[in-house]
Amino acid sequence: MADTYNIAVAGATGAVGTVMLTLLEQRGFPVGKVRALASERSAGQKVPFAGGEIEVEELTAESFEGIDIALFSAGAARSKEFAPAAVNAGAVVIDNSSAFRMDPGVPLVVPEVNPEDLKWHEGLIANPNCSTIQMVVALKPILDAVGIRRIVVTTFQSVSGTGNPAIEELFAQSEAMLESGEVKVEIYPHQIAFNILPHIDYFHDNGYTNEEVKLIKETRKIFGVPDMGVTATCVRVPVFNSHSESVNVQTIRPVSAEEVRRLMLDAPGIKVVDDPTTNSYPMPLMAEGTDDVFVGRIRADESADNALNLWVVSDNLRKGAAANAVQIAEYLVEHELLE
Ligand code: NAP
Ligand code: 12T
Repeated sequence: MADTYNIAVAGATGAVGTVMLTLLEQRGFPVGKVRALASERSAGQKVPFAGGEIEVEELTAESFEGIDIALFSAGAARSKEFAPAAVNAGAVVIDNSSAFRMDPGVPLVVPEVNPEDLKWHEGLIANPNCSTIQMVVALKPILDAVGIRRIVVTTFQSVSGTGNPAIEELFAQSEAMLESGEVKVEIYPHQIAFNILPHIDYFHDNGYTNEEVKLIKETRKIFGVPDMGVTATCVRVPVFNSHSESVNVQTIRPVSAEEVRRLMLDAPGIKVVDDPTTNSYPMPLMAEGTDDVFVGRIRADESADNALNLWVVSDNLRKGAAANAVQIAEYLVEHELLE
């Protein structure tokens, strides 16, 4: 095992890439050299790292010489174009985009759920979608204890999932609404401030959005249950950061809400916040800046056999993206899986 590892962050100026750099430092990852990569627009800019600054370089096929781990978060097009070059240069790529997630030769991993899939990687590992990650962490203890027949999920997703330009748009539109200014609509098809949009990513012919399709397919792949019943409605809400999910789950064997609460208290990565007597339940502002998945409102669905309702909240830039990627890197180091 080496003492330190050279890391490249592709998309280092973005909403996710910035948090990746912060977490490498905060979690004490054994970092050697760090290379911050972005578009040519940002080349020469500085990004903060470990109390100092590093200069941003343009992402090219030559960016990966001497790199051990490449964290990609610059969009699916850049992952498709440059991840193969990084693998050829000897790096292990952990890719945050949707480019390779459903490729059968690429492990799709959440360390609390299916870390064993890291053992068969061939240089490329996919980080799941933010909405998928927090749901599978919350449901894993239920899957292991009593099995899952069907999931019905509705998401309430923050604008930071779309990246920095969307964060700026919600801010500017909110300001314009409150000060009677002109509301400009650029990133989403409609105004997001003081509104909600049942639309994330593009529409497929069957009426589902691509975000819903990703959530359904990725959940089946991570759980290793190809025929699991999963359906989803994904909704954008005017929240800056952290996604929330209303999850209805039908189990194979019976389980009480009390038993599920107990299972969750012992599960890695989960914080239970569930006390109606004190108005305690997970909320986006509670999750922000943490690496945990918050679960509350755990209760029986009395309209069906073996069914439960849960409310699941997590910081989409942390556990939903950067933290999950850094946790994968930590696992690779600890288990000597970087060859
Ligand atoms: P963002 O804030 O818009 O940042 C985009 C980053 O990509 C910036 O660093 C940008 O560099 C870089 N980039 C854009 N075009 C590039 C090019 N042609 N060459 C090199 N770099 C380029 O977006 P974000 O929220 O951080 O998301 C980045 C990507 O991460 C998304 O597209 C998505 O694939 C993935 N993501 C995954 C999850 C998840 O669910 N796990 C969540 C969010 C995002 P400049 O500053 O130079 O433009
Ligand atoms: N459209 O990585 O807009 O597949 O919130 C993540 C977040 C795609 C992805 C979003 C998206 C992804 C969003």
